[in-house]
Amino acid sequence: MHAYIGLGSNLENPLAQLDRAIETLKKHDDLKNLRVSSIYGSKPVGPQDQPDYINAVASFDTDLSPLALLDLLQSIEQSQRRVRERHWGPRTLDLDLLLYGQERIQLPRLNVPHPFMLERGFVIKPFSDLAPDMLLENGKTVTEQLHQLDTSDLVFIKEE
Ligand code: PH2
Ligand code: MG
Ligand code: MG
Repeated sequence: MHAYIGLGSNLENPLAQLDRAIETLKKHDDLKNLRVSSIYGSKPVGPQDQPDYINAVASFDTDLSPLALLDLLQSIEQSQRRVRERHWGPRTLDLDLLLYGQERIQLPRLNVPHPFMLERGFVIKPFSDLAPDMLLENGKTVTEQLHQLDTSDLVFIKEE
């Protein structure tokens, strides 16, 4: 299955956090053909009294089931000392499963496609680096969706 994930960080040297997570993903035997977008900075969505974020999107092929993939992503978050303090609060590393092929998954632990991905410039902008012409669940291409969003707070940080 072809999967897309979002990566985010706003604590403890965010660039190093993302680089480390990307190295871990690259080395993992169950993930093939890893591709990573550029990295972008943005203002926090949600509580404003937290540092700015950096975000990227990665894609890969995997035979892992959605829940096995979620377990893997959460174990990588844990290995980078993620502490969950509050909803939408600051974190060293956030790995969100965005898409798992064309599947719709509604489970207590996992909702795919990610419920907020279409609204978030910090997801759709890096997504457009990897798959600008892909059709989203609303029938728009990623590029068309990007043009509907306010991305004025996004800053390019670096190419992966
Ligand atoms: N993640 C959140 C809450 N707010 N804001 C930005 N800019 N980027 C994020 O990744 C982010 C956020 C919770 O997952
Ligand atoms: Mg998350
Ligand atoms: Mg998130």
